Amino acid sequence: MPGRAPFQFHDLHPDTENFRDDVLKGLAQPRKALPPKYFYDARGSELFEAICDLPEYYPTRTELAMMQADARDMARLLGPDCLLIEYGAGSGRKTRVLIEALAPAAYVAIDISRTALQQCASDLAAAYPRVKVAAVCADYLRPLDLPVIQGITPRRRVIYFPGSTIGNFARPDALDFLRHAHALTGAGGAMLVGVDLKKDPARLHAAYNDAQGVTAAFNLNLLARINRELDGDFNLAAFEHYAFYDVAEGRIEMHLRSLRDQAVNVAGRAFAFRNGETIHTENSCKYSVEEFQQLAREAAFTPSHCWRDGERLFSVHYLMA
Ligand code: AVI
Repeated sequence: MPGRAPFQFHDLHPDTENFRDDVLKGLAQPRKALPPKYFYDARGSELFEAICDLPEYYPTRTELAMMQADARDMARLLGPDCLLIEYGAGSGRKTRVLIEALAPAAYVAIDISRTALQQCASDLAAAYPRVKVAAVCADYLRPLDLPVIQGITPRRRVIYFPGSTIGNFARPDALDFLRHAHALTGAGGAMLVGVDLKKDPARLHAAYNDAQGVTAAFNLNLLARINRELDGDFNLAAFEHYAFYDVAEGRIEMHLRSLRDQAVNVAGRAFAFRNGETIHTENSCKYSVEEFQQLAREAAFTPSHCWRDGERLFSVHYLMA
């Protein structure tokens, strides 16, 4: 790949058929829903990066500041020469702080967004020539085998899952995911996971309803993606972003709401929308420290340490396998 620092690349990306099947299935349900993993095409990843910098969206900057303050403590617990496996590849800012404190033997990034993943792996390979870098383009909700990285004998496997992406799974799926993670780290392994905390609903509401409308554009890009890739004819002006905090469920729900009765075609199939009907596009579950530790225990992890910021907005958990 010209112009890129060397890294191993493994493409296990599900093909377009999965996107097509998931969209057709999701729109045919009585309560329409689409999986949030499809937000992250190249445009969606760009918009997500812009969300992370919004004044209202506290999680990214809070977690980054925590990493800057606590990465040395984290590294002491995780130990040197590990195989660091990251689920998701963002801009790599938090990852860089961790890699610098930890000096892992190798780093493997796993993400469904090929563009973001290749950029992140290439940047990290260039920045840390002593760390072997591999990238796996895959859906990390499915079990996978890690690529073999020649020439290293890591002391343990450590999974890093920042960003509170675990909050985007329904709780039973979060449990399944943690069980897969536990199996992947193996005995003696560990996990470091960022988890957004329950807090004042007004603060949560503002984080998903920003004044500049970037979150709305991110949500609506899913319809634009369907138009681009699945021959859809969604009229983006006829849908609006709708996000609210459900206190009882402890989660933000994101929807796209139809502004009129209308019919939409996708991949040759027609779907009817009533005025006010929504497509449920994302949950973002919020946890207390105790709730998350309990979930981790159910997945056979031993929660061993938890860091929180001064305002108690966000948490980072160290779980032992
Ligand atoms: C990726 N994930 C943790 C974000 C969240 O906060 O749930 C996705 C997001 N959706 C809207 N804003 C950000």
